Amino acid sequence: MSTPNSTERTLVLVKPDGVRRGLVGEVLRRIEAKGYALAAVQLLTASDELLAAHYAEHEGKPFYAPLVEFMKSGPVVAVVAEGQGVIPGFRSLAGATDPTAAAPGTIRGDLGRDWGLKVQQNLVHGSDSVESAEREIGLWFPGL
Ligand code: RTP
Ligand code: MG
Repeated sequence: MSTPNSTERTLVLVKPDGVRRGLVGEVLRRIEAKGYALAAVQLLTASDELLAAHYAEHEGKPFYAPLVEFMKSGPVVAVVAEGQGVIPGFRSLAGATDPTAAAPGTIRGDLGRDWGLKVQQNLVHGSDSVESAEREIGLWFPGL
């Protein structure tokens, strides 16, 4: 488990909707404005294999196939952010999974839309635990 005082790393993804809408800079700005450091940034289009590994915990859920299709629909920006409590901290910056329920002041609350689609196109991903973060960083940035 992470604690607010531990320095740690998290994996952030700006999802294809965020890249298409020109919100990469806005997401990075919010990460940096909060005081987190950018340790790595990469633009890439994810492969089936990478997404299957990244989303293994969701395999079999109704939104899994549309989620993978959405995540392959264009380039994403993968980011490793560092700082005290950055794992829960970035999830606070991101806001609730459903952009229509996310609080104002959060990335999803301020910028997210309800597109009426089968999967939440909610602009960003953030790791949810130290274990997830290290696993996901290893997938998106092998060797980092
Ligand atoms: P993330 O992993 O992207 O940071 O988001 P999260 O923890 O808030 O949400 P999670 O439960 O891990 O779900 C991963 C992503 O799957 C899509 N999703 N769509 N019912 C739906 O339409 C639905 N549920 C989940 C979202 O893109 C979510 O971020
Ligand atoms: Mg998640």
